[in-house]
Amino acid sequence: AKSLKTFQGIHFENCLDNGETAEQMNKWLLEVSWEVANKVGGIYTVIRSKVPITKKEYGNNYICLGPYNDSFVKTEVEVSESKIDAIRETVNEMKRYGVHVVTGNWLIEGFPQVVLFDIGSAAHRLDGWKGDFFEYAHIGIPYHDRESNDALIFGFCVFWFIGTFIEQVKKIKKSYVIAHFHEWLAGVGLVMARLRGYDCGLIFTTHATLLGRYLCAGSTDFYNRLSHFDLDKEAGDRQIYHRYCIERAAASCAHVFTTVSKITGIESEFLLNRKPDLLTPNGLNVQTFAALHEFQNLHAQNKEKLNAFVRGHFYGHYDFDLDKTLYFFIAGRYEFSNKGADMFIESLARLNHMLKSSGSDVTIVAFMIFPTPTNNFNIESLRGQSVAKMLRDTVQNIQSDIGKRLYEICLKGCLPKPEQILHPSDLIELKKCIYASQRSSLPPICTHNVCDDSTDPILGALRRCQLFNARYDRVKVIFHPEFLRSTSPLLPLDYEEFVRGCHLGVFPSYYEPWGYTPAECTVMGVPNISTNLSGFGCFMEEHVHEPQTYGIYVVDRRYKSPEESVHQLAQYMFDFSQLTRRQRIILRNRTERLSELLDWNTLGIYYYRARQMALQRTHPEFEEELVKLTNETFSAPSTPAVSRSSTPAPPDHYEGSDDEESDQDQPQSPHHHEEQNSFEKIQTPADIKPSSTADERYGPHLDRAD
Ligand code: G6P
Ligand code: 1S3
Repeated sequence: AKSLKTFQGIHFENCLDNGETAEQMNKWLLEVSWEVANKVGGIYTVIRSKVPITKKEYGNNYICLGPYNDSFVKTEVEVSESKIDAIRETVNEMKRYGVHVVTGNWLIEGFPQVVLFDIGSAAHRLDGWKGDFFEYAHIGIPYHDRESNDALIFGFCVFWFIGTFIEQVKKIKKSYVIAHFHEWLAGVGLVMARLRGYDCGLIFTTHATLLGRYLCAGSTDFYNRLSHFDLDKEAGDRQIYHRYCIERAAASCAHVFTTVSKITGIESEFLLNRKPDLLTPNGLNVQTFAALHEFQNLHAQNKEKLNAFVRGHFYGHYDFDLDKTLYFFIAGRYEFSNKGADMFIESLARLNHMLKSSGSDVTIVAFMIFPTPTNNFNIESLRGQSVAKMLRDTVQNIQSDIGKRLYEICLKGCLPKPEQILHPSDLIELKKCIYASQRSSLPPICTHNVCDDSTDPILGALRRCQLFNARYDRVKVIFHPEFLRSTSPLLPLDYEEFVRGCHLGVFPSYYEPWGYTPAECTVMGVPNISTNLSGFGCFMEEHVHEPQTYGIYVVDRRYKSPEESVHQLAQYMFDFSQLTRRQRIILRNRTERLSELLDWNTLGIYYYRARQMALQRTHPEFEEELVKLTNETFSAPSTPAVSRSSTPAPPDHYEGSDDEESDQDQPQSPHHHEEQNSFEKIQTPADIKPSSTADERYGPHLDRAD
């Protein structure tokens, strides 16, 4: 038998003892998400970056199911008829009933097959499917909630696809189908597949909980009150009761339930009433360079692009030394307090004071990248770039003229006199540029005209903290309310180039199930700050000894008061600003060394384990394999020598426990864990029962809805 240690390597394709591939075994993996070939947020990154290692295990038996989004399909998908009979037959059946389904390959590394359902083409079935969903799951979807209506249509398309697909693949020989669903938006398909007793291992991974996100966005002391919330009431007050029911039903109905971090695991236990069977931390597709200095060179090149922007943005106030300027940034979905933008701005104000009072000559330029509606770039920002360009062009012309003149004079055997080098006309041109670069206003704190300028939380906080880019400020701020793109006339960099050019990423989140932004910084060798309320921060604290020495700073937002956390964050930033260039270079090298810990080649094992668990719970012959998986000690990835623990293992607490396995064939009602959990019993419509007739198709209902 092969040792499980090979997984750390990772050679998924040879994972089973008998060496059979997924294709030989007739084993299929369907990955279902609203974010397949449809960029919305972090789940897109999870699925996209995970494709190469998943394909190693499943080959062509790996299929991603998502919604059809015309604009993404045009650029991200090569549309073609599937070469797999089961997919073709299934899609043809759905097409016969009028559903527009597109198949092809996603144009990303790994080139996976995709099946995309056009929600609009099945919209006429909405009412019928709503009725069916209520009949089976006792969950009603209100008329006006468009997102939930779309989720329902998507869910029923997926459910339909899975039912027909299973029938097709088992015609050949015994089949094993696993469907892995992400987030509540994909939950309806899972719930229906379980309630209809489909022969399919069902996995549900949540990347946040709906209630958690909503409750944290308010002023709730979320983590200390976890066990006290009246969940139904809280969901009802926020008009998300039906969404919360879908999420909870999906967690309850899944054969295997996972989430991305320990902290969201605890949250799920309380808010979804199911303890995750295991944790599936997010990885990245790490780019490895042949030589270490390559990523350092990339930093220098991209920093030069940021320097060019800063010269323009601060024209007329450009009295600081770019050699002593550091670029900090925060970025993400615009959830002001959840992403810690409030704490960042507060700490920047203190940092400003600390730098001024210590007489430091360092300048910090802090970028905030959060998309929010705007009416385009503001004139001042564009003007800054054009003023800087005009000066640069003028200087280049004069420089070239001077060169020609010097050459001519020297050819004649003379040394030039000063007035022969710089002509009066050159001085006039330069003066014109200098006058044009004078300004009566301060450099803008925002690059665009934000639609809700007066109520925008970032602009409000900057005003309250008086961070206005004054000359005497050592901390300058720039709010860029749009995702970065290399075609921007203002800041022409894509996100990766931007991150590489920066010195420090700052992500003091309050609600962050995982947190890809600090993870991305880490693999690019950019030191970063996160918190012990983020999955990433906790993960690094758990697996890296003294993470700070690797440029991974974790602010304590869990056991400290907000005031203390702000102080700690300001201190981290101040200490960082005092490092010498040499120290920063060394720190970047150390940060980059942690990449392997975050690589899917290391973390993919948890998804593998979730799938094995699902197979074991639906097909007992897989039992032996699972036992080995849960008992084996995995070999260590080559993390830094001083790593605290050998491998990022989830706590035993999250391994499937015996009592859970005993009734694993039944969908677990929301009360399933009530003996283990002390929190109150809650009645929700998600209290559902499995179909008595396993394997029965949903066909008649499709006909009825027709
Ligand atoms: C990289 C480059 C060096 C450059 C340095 C600047 O390490 O390879 O040539 O001097 O970046 O670092 P800094 O932290 O000052 O941006
Ligand atoms: C979620 O996206 P978010 O930014 O709304 O999922 C991401 C992927 O798992 C995760 O990194 C993030 O913390 C969650 O919050």
